[in-house]
Amino acid sequence: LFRIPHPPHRLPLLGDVLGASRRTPLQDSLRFARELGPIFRRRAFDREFVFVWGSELAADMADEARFAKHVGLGVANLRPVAGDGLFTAYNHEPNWQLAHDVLAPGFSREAMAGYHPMMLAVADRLMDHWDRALTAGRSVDVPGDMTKLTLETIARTGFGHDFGSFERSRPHPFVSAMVGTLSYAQRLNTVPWPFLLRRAARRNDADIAHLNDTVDDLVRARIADGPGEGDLLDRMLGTSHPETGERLSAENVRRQVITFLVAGHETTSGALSFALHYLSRHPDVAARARAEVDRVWGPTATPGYDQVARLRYVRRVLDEALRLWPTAPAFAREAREDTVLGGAHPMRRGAWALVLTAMLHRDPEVWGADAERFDPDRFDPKAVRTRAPHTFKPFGTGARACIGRQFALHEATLVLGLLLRRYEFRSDPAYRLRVTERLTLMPEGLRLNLERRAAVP
Ligand code: MNH
Repeated sequence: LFRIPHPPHRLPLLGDVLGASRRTPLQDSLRFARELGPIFRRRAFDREFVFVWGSELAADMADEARFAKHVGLGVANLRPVAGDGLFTAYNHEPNWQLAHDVLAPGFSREAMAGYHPMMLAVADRLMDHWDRALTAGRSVDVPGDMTKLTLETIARTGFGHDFGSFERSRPHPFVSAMVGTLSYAQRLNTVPWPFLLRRAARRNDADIAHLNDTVDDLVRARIADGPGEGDLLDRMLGTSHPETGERLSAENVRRQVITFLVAGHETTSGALSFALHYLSRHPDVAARARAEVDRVWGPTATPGYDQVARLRYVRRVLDEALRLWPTAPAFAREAREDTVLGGAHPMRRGAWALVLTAMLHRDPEVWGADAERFDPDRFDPKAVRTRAPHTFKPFGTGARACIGRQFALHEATLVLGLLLRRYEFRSDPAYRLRVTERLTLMPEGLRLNLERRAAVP
């Protein structure tokens, strides 16, 4: 450990908190990363954390034979909310494998094709909303509206539920409670003793109670009304494990519903928002993407399921936005047995480190000296083929990687395609990208002015 660099000025008791802000732990870590190199440590009070972002070290940590997901820091802080749900379960908890096996078919190709018309219907509601703003000469609140869109999408496809987000002027209370619990989970990392957050803890308890109540109502209604259209909730309630015949318990179903409602919309919303920001600032990229949509989909036809993946360039725009701002910006890995990381750093069984995805995605050795520049051509097939493996990890790695990856990519590509086809985006030249952190990342205060494209009837 002593060979791993740390910031130069350590305070007794406090550690490396100089120049660090409680609100932007990730962006502070990016700054430390640039100063300290591919592996470094930070101390907060009496705890020390190791961060890894150099591409060779990060690739080594992707070795599933020697490393596994570690439930720590922000993820562990979400245990009171999401318990042994899929995202927060410890590797050894039997409910992880059970829920994984029961729910994985909910993300198969057939299942996704079934969600496609529902995704389209929600996107139509967004475009109605945006048309009204446009007619009234108002700009649109991008992160706010992307959150409405992605929440309604996961609620509809996964749970047959409608939060009515587009009919509300303020965020749905479920969203406010979720943002509260995510922010609280992040803040817990920035204090030496949780009791310092006593008042925030009480608010957090109320937020968790609200999430539980919302979910309990939703599940009760489904049980009363009988099965839906074979969605995630039907699988959670009615499917038994193909081999063991086991089913999810009522308490575990509650944890999974919260997990999917939160994990299933918050990060996709951020990804769409960052992509729209970059599209508004790179008219050449937007023009190319728009030309692709017009060519592949035509000017008015409703895109079918198979036509979404054919938007290759739009998908590259999304990948490039996720490169610069992976909305789940880090994940933790622990050693399965005593091992040596990168042939240089001995680790005991159970020792863990954070992989700083957001910085791995900016490693100049992989992405070049212009790594900070937005350029979707980094994801053209030839560039991808020649790049080292394990250098692009917005969805994590290994057995515990994101189960909703295809869902998110399909939804986001579909929506970007629809929006590009219908509107031109005009950014406010005075806007400077500011990124808010609540474990996940979101562009703060991003508003765009819209113009209807002339070619569209
Ligand atoms: Mn998702 C795990 C990123 C969309 C449901 N997700 C992860 C992990 C990352 C991640 C990173 C791994 C975390 C870790 O190692 O600790 N997820 C994303 C991003 C998007 C996303 C960047 C959108 C963009 N995720 C979605 C969607 C859903 C979803 C959509 C559901 C519909 N994610 C999950 C679940 C897990 C997860 C559930 C936990 C999987 C497991 O551990 O088995």
